[in-house]
Amino acid sequence: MSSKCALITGITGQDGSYLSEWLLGQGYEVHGIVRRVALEDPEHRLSRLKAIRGRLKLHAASLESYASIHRVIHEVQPDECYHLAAQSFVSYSFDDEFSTLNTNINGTHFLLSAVKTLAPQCRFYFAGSSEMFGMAETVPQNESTPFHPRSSYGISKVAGFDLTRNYREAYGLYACNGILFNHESPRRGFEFVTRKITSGVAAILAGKSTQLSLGNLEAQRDWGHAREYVEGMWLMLQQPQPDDYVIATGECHSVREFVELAFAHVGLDYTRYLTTDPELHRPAEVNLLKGDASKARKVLGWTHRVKFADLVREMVDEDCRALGII
Ligand code: F7E
Repeated sequence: MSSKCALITGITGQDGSYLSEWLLGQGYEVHGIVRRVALEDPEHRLSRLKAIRGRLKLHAASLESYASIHRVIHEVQPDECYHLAAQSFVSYSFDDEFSTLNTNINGTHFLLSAVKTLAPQCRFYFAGSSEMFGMAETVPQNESTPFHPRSSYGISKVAGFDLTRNYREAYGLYACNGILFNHESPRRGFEFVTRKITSGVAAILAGKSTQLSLGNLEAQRDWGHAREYVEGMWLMLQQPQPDDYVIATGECHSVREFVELAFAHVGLDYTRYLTTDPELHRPAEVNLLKGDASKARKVLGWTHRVKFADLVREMVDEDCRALGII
């Protein structure tokens, strides 16, 4: 068992909660950066951490304030830092490019700079994204595929990726980029398409709703289970040398397939409930993402285990359970 100390930004989110559980299981002391409002409204904002809240050390700080980040790094002196926090909803990034770019890029820069100054031995993980590939030239995408982001979110992640690599090359920081493809779970936020679908199916089954309205049904994504993806993050920081890795299943499915399977799981025909809304289409869409995680498999020994259909079923079941209908 380890007595290492880890600091997580974005600890209240889907990935932050799974990563915290994983690290606690490995014997880590786990610290998290949260916004002050989260501490003031724990019932709502710390809901994913409910079961482990007493074992975590949470620090109020903002990724928009270098002073607050500096204070936390100084106090915690982490051995490992997992930078997961971001404005991560792609659609929103079209509505507010400025705050997406400011928060995501500056937040990463502030954190890297504070780590370099105050805890240079700390191993750093940056949550890169398959959205960096955007309109990719080749399928599947791996660590050598050129980036062509299609949203300010994707652009902010490319900047974070470059900053992280530059701190590794220029200052010798042990800094890694994870290029994670879509990863989902019952803890996914309701604004993302998978959870919108599974919570929508549960609401229809419970008689609380009569339809589900979506945007582009033909977009294809490589969807894995978030619980497994956080293990990939941790593995990246346990290697002799820092590097960048794609984490993905290598399988892709359309939004329509996800919908069909989710409805079919509870015995419903999706064509009776699904409507499409042009307002939900993005100004620049990413049509097809499919990852090649062979480097992670080979070097990290990481593999995905949960199959697409099982992921869909688990998410539908959990949403049905939350409404008391199974
Ligand atoms: O959209 C289409 C939408 O919002 C998936 C984030 O975690 O993964 C995520 O980004 C697809 C897109 O995720 C609706 O147009 C159709 O093609 O679930 P999403 P995303 O944009 O792929 C990457 C790896 C990240 O890094 C991001 O942070 O589904 N779609 N109809 C819809 N999407 C949404 N949200 N809502 C719809 O009604």
